[in-house]
Amino acid sequence: MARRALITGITGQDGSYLAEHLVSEGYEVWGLVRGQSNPRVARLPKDIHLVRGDLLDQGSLISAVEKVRPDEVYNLGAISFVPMSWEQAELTAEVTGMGVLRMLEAIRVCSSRGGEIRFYQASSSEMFGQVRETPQTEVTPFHPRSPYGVAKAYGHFLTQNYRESYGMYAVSGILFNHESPRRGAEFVTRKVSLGVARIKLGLATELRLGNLEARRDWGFAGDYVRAMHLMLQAAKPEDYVIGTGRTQSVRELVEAAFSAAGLDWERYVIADQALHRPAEVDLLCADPKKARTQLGWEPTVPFEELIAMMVESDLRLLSEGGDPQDSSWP
Ligand code: NDP
Ligand code: GDR
Repeated sequence: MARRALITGITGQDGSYLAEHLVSEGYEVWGLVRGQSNPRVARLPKDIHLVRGDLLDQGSLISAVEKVRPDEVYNLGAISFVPMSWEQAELTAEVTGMGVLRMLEAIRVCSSRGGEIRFYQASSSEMFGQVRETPQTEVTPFHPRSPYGVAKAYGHFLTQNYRESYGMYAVSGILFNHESPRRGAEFVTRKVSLGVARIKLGLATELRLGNLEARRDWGFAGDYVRAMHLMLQAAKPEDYVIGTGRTQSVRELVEAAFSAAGLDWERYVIADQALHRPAEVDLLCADPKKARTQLGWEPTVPFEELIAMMVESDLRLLSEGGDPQDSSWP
């Protein structure tokens, strides 16, 4: 019989790639979807099964786990845009933090009736925040700088606690920034690739950005979902850092994206103080040695190739009159 996986956040960037990867591995894939008529459900592939539920609603998660009887649960659902976490801090705590508790409880209750359910939590390099050492490993201390980072740290420690308290196979992947042509339009890589495409096609004349000096370790989302799956196949449940080990500034990202379209970024980019965050994460850089040696995981898409792929995809999308929010997945 095919193994069954339940994915929360299936309508997001990572959910879409993970669903495709698990289908290719022979899984029966179920996605938890919320809302009455969520427009993002329409772009999911036809071979995905859907179950209704919301990370804010404990009963709905128990019902979903009871109905699907999954072998593996991937908890990717979250309020994931960092600036929104200052505007809606309580909602972020409820979805991104307490949502983890509710899903772990649903698994604990349902698996007490027999059968192991393995759990993956989408932890984040945002938990490192104001870093005390670089590169960051599985044992680097956390100092989150946003309500989002704080909520993720809660989910991270809770996942460890359920592993230690109940002997559950529950792990966290501490994933650094990962991007793709399916990235939400508000995140900086996609904002830049869409901005470049609009300027190139004569649809815009400038691109307004915030802090150009922040540094991130950017990789390709398609590579990172393979790591999520590998973590749940390991003999022992453990947490892993997933990133490339390279770091670039937002300024370098902008240079790479504009030059991929043959444009000089300095003519178009406006650095806007109003887009700076109340507290910034200045520098992130992963040390993914543990994942490489224990899981055999390697990233395959270098930064410059990733950015060029996103610019090319957005040029194609916009020149065909597509809408970055509503179109089917590139
Ligand atoms: P997205 O923002 O693209 O997707 C978020 C998903 O969460 C959407 O499917 C959304 O569904 C769902 N969601 C929001 N609220 C709820 C709720 N109340 N109940 C159930 N589902 C909900 O995120 P990504 O795909 O980029 O990231 C996936 C996960 O990985 C997130 O938890 C993120 O915080 C984490 N992460 C991401 C990294 C990255 O660089 N991409 C790095 C490290 C961690 P809907 O369609 O209903 O809105
Ligand atoms: P991040 O990603 O906050 O790291 O969280 P984002 O792309 O939003 O920001 C990265 C860096 O770019 C700077 N920046 C801007 N960011 C945005 N969004 N828009 C701008 O105009 C802009 N100008 C400069 C930011 O200040 C920041 O330093 C992402 C999310 O996917 C999280 O869910 C995930 O956990 C982390 O990555 C790892």
